[in-house]
Amino acid sequence: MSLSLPEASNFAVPIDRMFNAMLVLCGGVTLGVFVVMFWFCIKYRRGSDANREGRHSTKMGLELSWMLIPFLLFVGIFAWSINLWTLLRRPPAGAMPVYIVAKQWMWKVQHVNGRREIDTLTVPLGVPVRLIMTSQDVIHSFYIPDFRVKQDVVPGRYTALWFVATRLGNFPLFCSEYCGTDHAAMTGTVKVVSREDYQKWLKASTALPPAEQGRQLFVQFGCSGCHDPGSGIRAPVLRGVYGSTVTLADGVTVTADDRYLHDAIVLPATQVVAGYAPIMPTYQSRIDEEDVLLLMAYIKSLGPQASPAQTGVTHAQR
Ligand code: HEC
Ligand SMILES: [Cu+2]
Repeated sequence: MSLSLPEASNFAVPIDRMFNAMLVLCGGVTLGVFVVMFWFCIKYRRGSDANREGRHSTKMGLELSWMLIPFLLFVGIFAWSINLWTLLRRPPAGAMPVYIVAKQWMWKVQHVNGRREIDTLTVPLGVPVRLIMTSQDVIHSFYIPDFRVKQDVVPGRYTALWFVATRLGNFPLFCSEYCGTDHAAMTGTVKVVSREDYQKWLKASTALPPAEQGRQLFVQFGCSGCHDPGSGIRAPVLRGVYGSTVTLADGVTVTADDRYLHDAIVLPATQVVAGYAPIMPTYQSRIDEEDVLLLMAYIKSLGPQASPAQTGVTHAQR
């Protein structure tokens, strides 16, 4: 049974199966309760000659079974759902990243080679796709009913979602978190095309690669004036920062992941690197989330730093 919606991703069939199993189970229990209720209503109605002695009897087998059977059923559902949930939360290592920025009231999409689209998400058939999502303003929720996937998109945070599209065609995309006046119009289309068509479509773009666009912004926003080697200002060199361990002024060590870089750019005062003066201006409200993604792509493209064993210093000490 498919709930009359197309089953268009790798998750659709297992999720429908689980949904239907729970529907049948809950329906069965409800039906059982109501049948017994009506039967008792009739049997013990006022004036009936039913036996009202109230005799106590204990049937061990019966009591054990009404405890054990539901217990096993519920533990079974728990195991089943946690299994499915783990699958939903763990994209395969080689999944293709696509960046999504939600904004009142549209979906902005950035592909690996810099190609962009709005309110349309083009993906190849049969390839694991990992969406990395954030919001420019309020909480939105990215929902593709035909894929049976949904994920909140939260400002100041990167959330992820993955799937493999299993059918060619166009599928509706919705925002499923009330996000203001035009929430209901915050819809889009997921276009599933063949791998060859997807590659052709990507290549048809004239956009610069994200890292190059990021480099341009890096100069344009004046970041290079402090961060480029030889700038004369005491600011960390950003080569190798991504994925490294950074010691902050308050002694806390953090891993420089996407979230760290995002906040280092947008809210530098919240995490000052040890050994530096907090002179970096905040770019909050000056740089939008799409530009932050490009700046991050540039910083990541700078490559790994020489290992500490070679230089004798850790990243934050340079
Ligand atoms: C006025 C000089 C200045 C400008 C302009 C500036 N920064 Fe910084 N930046 C710093 C200093 C100083 C630090 C270290 C202290 C801190 O963390 O606030 C820093 C820290 C960072 C870090 C964390 C580095 C680490 O080693 O963990 C990142 C990432 C970063 N800046 C990116 C940027 C980007 C992107 C821009 C442009 C949008 C920018 N900065 C503009 C001075 C600057
Ligand atoms: Cu929304």
